[in-house]
Amino acid sequence: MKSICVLGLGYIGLPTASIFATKGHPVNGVDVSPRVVEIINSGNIHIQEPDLDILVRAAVQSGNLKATLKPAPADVFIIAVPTPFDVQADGSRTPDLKYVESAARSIAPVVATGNLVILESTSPVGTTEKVKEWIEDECVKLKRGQIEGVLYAHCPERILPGQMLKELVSNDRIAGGLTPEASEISKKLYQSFCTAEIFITDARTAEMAKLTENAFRDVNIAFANELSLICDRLKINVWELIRLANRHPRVKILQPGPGVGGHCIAVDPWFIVHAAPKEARLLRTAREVNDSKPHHVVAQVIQATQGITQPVVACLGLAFKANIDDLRESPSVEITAELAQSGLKVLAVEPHVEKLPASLQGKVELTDLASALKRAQVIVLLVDHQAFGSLTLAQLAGKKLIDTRGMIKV
Ligand code: SAJ
Repeated sequence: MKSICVLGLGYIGLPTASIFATKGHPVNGVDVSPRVVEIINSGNIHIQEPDLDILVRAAVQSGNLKATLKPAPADVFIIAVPTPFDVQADGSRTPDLKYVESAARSIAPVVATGNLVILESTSPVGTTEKVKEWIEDECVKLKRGQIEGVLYAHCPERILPGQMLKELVSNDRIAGGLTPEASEISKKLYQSFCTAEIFITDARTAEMAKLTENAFRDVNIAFANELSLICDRLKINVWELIRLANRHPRVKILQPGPGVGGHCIAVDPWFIVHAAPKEARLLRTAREVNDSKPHHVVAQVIQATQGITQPVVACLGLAFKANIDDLRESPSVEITAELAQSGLKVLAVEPHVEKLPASLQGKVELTDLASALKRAQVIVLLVDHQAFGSLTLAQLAGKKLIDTRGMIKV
């Protein structure tokens, strides 16, 4: 059993560290937040994901998972930290690799010959090479000189929030080493819990594969979102349209929504656009279409409030998608904030959170579904949470409904 040090105990690092620990690997989980370290060491979790609490508790109770603030020596280092982007003055997006760089440099004091360093964070092409350079540079700075024989690979995660634990085990994976040896050893390592196929490639192809998967989904959602805008103009029910078109054996249109949220699909295509701005025209347009959708919804809601004295608007759902508590990059939060900003009285219903995100505090009232339905004249369905599945047309009688998910059957 190889000892593993996982850097970053968030949505990817925590399940990964825990599953390795339950398979018998001694795991040192590292996070920069003392609060996160304390919560995990007590066998609890700081994020919501079905069954993650059970896995983490088992990992901690086995004695194999320990969280700390600094990396300790290990056979394998896995970097699983965020890779956001910065918005430049001209509107272009540049990848922000500061967390990856900082994690890589933090390995330098303890890295040793024969170690394997894996980058799991979704990253622009060439980042695994940079990780190697940062570690080597830091080793020189620390007067450790060149540590020979360290292996490097990119092994991107592919797990879907809400189904992470199942997908962690059952999704095929890619292991892309800077050398064939690094790919092979990475493959063997992930085989300790992954029951699906693990495909070997080089690091740059692995980096691009991960970006491509999310860009593919973004373009397909943009197609659905653009159709919804066209259908609004042409007064066609987009949900019925898609249902019918999807009866063609080779057509499979995704679902329109209020926009694309989360920390992956709304971010990753920009890494490709940044690397190849002239060529990535479709990808850029898809991002723009999806990013414009929240503003379209806001305009629809404002229109619906016309003629109502002292209108109250209820926003149903704040999460970035159904049945999760994750509000990061959520178009629903953006829409709710913009509506409040426009001067409307806005109620928010989000059964998965206990308090509003900072951007809505003091501007919007968090309430339950029954009270929102009683008080609001305009209902905006933003997330297709199961909790809203029981809504009936009778409950909505006399109200204006903007159903961005096509959830309410008319
Ligand atoms: N959405 C739509 N219409 C759809 C599908 C999704 O509007 O038909 C919206 C969702 O509401 C949400 C956003 O898109 O706002 C993204 O949701 P998602 O379920 O498509 O994806 P994520 O961001 O939760 O997870 C994605 C997954 N990637 C792909 O499916 C290609 C997951 O496998 C990745 O591991 C994850 O990104 C990641 O970490 O990169």
